[in-house]
Amino acid sequence: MKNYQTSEIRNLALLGNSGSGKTTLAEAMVFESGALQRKGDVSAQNTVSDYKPVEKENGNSVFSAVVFAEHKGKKINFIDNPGMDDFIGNVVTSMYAADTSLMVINAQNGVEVGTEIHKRQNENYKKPLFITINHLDHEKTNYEKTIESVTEKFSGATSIQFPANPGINFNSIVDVLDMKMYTYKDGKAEAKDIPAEHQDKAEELRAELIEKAAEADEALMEKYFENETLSEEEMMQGLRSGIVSGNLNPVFCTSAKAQLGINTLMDFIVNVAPAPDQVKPLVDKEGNEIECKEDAPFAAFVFKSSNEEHIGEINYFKVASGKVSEGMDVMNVRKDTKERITQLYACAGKNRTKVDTLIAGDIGATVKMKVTKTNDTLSDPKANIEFPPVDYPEPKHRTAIRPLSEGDEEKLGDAMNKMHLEDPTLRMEHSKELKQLIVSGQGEYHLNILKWHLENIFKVETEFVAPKIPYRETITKKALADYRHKKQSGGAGQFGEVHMIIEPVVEGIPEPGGPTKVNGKEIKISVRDKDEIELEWGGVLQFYNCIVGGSIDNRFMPAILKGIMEKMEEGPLTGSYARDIRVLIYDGKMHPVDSNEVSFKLAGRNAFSTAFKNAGPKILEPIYDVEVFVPGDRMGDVMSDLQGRRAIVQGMSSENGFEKIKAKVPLAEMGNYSTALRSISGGRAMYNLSYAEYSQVPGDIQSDLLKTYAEAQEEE
Ligand SMILES: Nc1nc2c(ncn2[C@@H]2O[C@H](COP(=O)(O)OP(=O)(O)OP(=O)(O)O)[C@@H](O)[C@H]2O)c(=O)[nH]1
Ligand SMILES: [Mg+2]
Repeated sequence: MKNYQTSEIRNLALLGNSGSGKTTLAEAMVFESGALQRKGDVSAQNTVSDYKPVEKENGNSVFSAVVFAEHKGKKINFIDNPGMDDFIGNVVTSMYAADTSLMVINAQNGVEVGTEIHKRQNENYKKPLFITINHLDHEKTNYEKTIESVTEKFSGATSIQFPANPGINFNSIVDVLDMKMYTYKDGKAEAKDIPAEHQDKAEELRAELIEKAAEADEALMEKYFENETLSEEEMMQGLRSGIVSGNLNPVFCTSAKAQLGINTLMDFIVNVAPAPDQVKPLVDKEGNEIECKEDAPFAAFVFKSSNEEHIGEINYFKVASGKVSEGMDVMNVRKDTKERITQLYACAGKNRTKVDTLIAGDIGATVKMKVTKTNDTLSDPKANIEFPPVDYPEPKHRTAIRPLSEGDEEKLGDAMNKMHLEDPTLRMEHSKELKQLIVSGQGEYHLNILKWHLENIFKVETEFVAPKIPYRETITKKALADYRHKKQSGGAGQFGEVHMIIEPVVEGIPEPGGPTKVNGKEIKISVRDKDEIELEWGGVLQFYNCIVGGSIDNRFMPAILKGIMEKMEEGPLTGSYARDIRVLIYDGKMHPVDSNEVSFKLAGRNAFSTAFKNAGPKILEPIYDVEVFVPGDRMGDVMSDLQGRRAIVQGMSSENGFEKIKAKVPLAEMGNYSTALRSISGGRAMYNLSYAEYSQVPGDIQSDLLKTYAEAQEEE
């Protein structure tokens, strides 16, 4: 394979709803390039890009795959993304490597929810966007409805082609750029004059195309007003700038399955899609633009790591600048470790072609790296360039997991690390607090796919169990308690007595001091020392030493605090962590011989426990900010479902044809939300979730929780 120059490379991310035909299109492109003897098919489980076992079994993509196709002296790198929302992490990653997006639309359905989700991602990264209307050979194809929905949702949509005979006999595409009709026979396209019946439509779309091209540039607009048209050259110039600015989205016609329209789409990609140096360059951690050019220090961003059969761990990267050759020593800047590039590959999914050099703008892969993983930057050691990591979406769905056989915990941990490496949106955490392994991801299907991998690839059988909720405990009013710990049974005795006041820490609470009334008793407080502890689990504990007249020695204070902390870690109500509490130790007693640290620890702990129970204790639950994007006609159902989840709706607004609901919802009510929302909205809604705050649970729920805890304690 030749070494492709920057100007000869095109990088495209394939986007679109699940089933729109991205994987089939990638296959069709590779087949068109002549690299395949036989074209694979998703249902036959033999495509180049759905090659992972889980993809074969499920018949849809789960991981993104890099697929190159050579065409007319140029190299096109496609990233075939999964369309399901659960795997959105892949799409985000591909935005870091691709320069243009190609949105695939299923002509049976028009714009679908997946189209809109991916459109939103593309807008976040402001990439030029092409559109192809696929499935045009299908008996249920509806081109008119599809193009209508496309024009409605994509303001820049501009037809380059239209199908002459969509449906089961589909074989001809009218191209208004060339003003020709292409008729396909035995995989070959024959160019003909546009037949009379399609002439008017072709001219109308051609005029529209010229107008959109003129709109891209002020000088062209002037010419257009003067002459009412543009020259071929001017039109192409306008098209290119409209595409790069993102204001013009050329629309094509394909049947990926029947290999129709693939050649013209590839022609357009190599002729018009921007080369990697014609779009905004990547920006390094310091905010410097790293220009995509060959004669610059080497820097490459690793956007994907994967474990693959026969080859082991493989890292996919985009060369942002300079070039890389086999045998080169490079620096993994993030990990501050030297790596050697032993082998370089151009990848067409499962098929890898060895190359000796990859030049700025190209996408390739390497193996046998020591420490390099997704999100790392490989750089010329002298330049030490580092790119910021991918901004992955936060997990939206969590569950607890446990291995079926005891002793498989370590195996499960190892497997999870490997899975996280391939898909960083999958996370696992051992919660000391909940005493559970919590796995989280983008949806229920996402976690089911994880489970499939654990079982089939890593041979760890697991089961999902309901995840516990990390409740917190706090108090709502002042209370006081004394406790005397005394033990005198032969030998050395134990003695410690502690008097304390506790009160809730709220915003703006004044410093303690002077006379304080608690339970009708007035106590004079003078602070000698203060310790403010930021708790690991959120919130604070303020610990004040207010001892006067030496009733307790300073040296016993840490022991008292320790006793309190023990109770803070296992709150008196439900055993959850406590937070936001102020403790004033204002009096006590010592014994000249028997007092020791253990005694004061116990006295502190017990006094705190009693005071806590008298201080209007409350259980707090985690509340999450939820944003739901829902089509207008499903709004009512989504709202009433949210209300059933104790949601407090904060606001509603319209955004890009969607209604956006913002609400605060207790985590305890979000258990099955991904599945429920999918079923209420027919898969047309999406949502985000992020932790907001802790808030008191309603009284009836608090009683239930107390009861459950008491029962569990009895069982133990
Ligand atoms: N008739 C027809 N079927 C197609 C066409 N393109 C794809 N298909 C079929 O549609 C189904 C889905 O195609 P895929 O290529 O897997 O779709 P995808 O967009 O990759 O789907 P995800 O990986 O789930 O996002 C498969 O059965 C394909 O054979 C087409 O142009 N015409
Ligand atoms: Mg696919």
